[in-house]
Amino acid sequence: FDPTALSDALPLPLYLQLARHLRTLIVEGRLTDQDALPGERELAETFGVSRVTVRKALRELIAEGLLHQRQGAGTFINRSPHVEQRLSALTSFTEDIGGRGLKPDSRWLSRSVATATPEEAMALGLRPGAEVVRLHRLRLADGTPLAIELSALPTSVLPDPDLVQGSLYETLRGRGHPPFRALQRLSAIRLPADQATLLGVPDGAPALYIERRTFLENGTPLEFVRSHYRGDAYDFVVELSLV
Ligand code: 16G
Repeated sequence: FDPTALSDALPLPLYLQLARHLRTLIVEGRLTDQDALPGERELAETFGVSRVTVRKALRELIAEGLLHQRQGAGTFINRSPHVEQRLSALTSFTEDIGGRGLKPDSRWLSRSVATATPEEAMALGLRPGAEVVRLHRLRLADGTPLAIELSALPTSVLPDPDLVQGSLYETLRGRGHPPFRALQRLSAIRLPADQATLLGVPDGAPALYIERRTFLENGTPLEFVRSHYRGDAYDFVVELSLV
């Protein structure tokens, strides 16, 4: 905790300054060694503010889903599933999550057949005006949202979005189009408000924006995926060797 993070000179009420400071510590994983926050009195003393200010700050963070209170026991940080994923293995979300003993799930945000955008057409090697199937899904582990994925696939490999019930990769394998190779680019971003809300994290929380292009063994492009992975829930791990 850094008491100097709060100042009477700032144009933001003290309780919001305190909420902002605690939010940063939680979202950036800097309070990982403890599940419970100190008591209200101790926080008030640490930051040199009243208990009312502390209470209002905690209420903000409870409303955002970052903290919860248990009667008589105190205030606790909400822990979400934490996933380590090997970057060098071409696996599906269902396999990644299921392999960790968690229950993979999806919530449809939308699914459609539409004309490919120029970016999609380029990524999938389609002529302008070609149709793609678009699958927009919120991906969950044990009921906790971890990622938002927007996949576009040529209608030649997936003619109808309703063919996908559970795992997309299962569906593709079942149809004789197994994903074989993928190119992936990861960049660090802050989540815009709409996506932060879907993922249940504060606006501006850190995330990884991942673009994946997946190919069949013969090199035909299979899917183009733009996804947002929660920065507090994923570690991407890669093994390096001497070249
Ligand atoms: C992974 C892939 C995504 C793929 C999905 C299929 C990343 C960044 N993305 O989440 O490109 O569409 O798996 O999962 O790893 P499914 O078979 O469970 O639908």
